[in-house]
Amino acid sequence: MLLQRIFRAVIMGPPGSGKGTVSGRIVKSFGLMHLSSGDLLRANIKAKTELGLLMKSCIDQGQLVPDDVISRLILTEMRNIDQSSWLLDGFPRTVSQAESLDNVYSVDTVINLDVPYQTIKQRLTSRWLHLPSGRVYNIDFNPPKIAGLDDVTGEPLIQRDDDTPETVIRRLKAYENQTQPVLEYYRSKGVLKTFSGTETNQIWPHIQAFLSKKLSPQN
Ligand code: G5P
Ligand code: MG
Repeated sequence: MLLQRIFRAVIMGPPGSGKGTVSGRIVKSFGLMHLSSGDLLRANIKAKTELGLLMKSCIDQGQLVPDDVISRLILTEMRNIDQSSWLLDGFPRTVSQAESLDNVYSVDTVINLDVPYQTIKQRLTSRWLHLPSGRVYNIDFNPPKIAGLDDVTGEPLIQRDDDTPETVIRRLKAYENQTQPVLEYYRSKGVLKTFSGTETNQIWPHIQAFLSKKLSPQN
């Protein structure tokens, strides 16, 4: 039976595992609202908000921003979407963040993308991003129709300041030390579902089939 109630999901995985890419497909197929902590932080940096200016050096160095800052930012933003089914991408990333989320919302499903580190490192240096929408491209995997421009708006694409090879290594370390314990946290709650592979196109049909059992597909 398809559930019509509000569905709350989190997508997890190391940097470059395809969270943004898969989120885009989930939004298109199932109509969930998507909230990405990284997109939100980058929007703050672009707009030169006080928070953005404070967090920029942390992000550029591949470190996590403080738990209280990100939890407040995300939970405030979530008030705008909490009447709909949603998908969180990039949050929670520490056990403390997961507990803050749990205090307000209970998560139905956590989709974990398990992609080998070697695959990831190659992807990130060839990533291009449309900052206002969060749409991601890759020179090898899903290049834009016109080099350097977003397919939908025609606006310029950028490369992220934290996608240099040295910073990617630091982000992977932060993932291992601070984010992997969150997988255990959700496993013990019985909501973790892991999808392993090296190619998004191979992983995606499994995620789609899994979610189809819980949600009505969009027309
Ligand atoms: P973010 O923005 O959350 P990360 O590091 O978790 O950043 P990232 O880099 O955004 O994750 P992703 O979303 O998992 O990766 O991956 P993606 O963008 O979809 O895919 C990566 C590339 O691979 C793209 O170019 C895509 O086209 C390509 N690709 C996808 N699939 C395939 C494939 O099958 N084959 C190939 N060849 N390519 C493919 O966080 C950034 C920073 O913000 C702060 C931290 O400082 C963090 O480092 N931050 C937080 N700090 C504390 N707490 C939080 N909750 C925080 N959230 C963010
Ligand atoms: Mg992302």
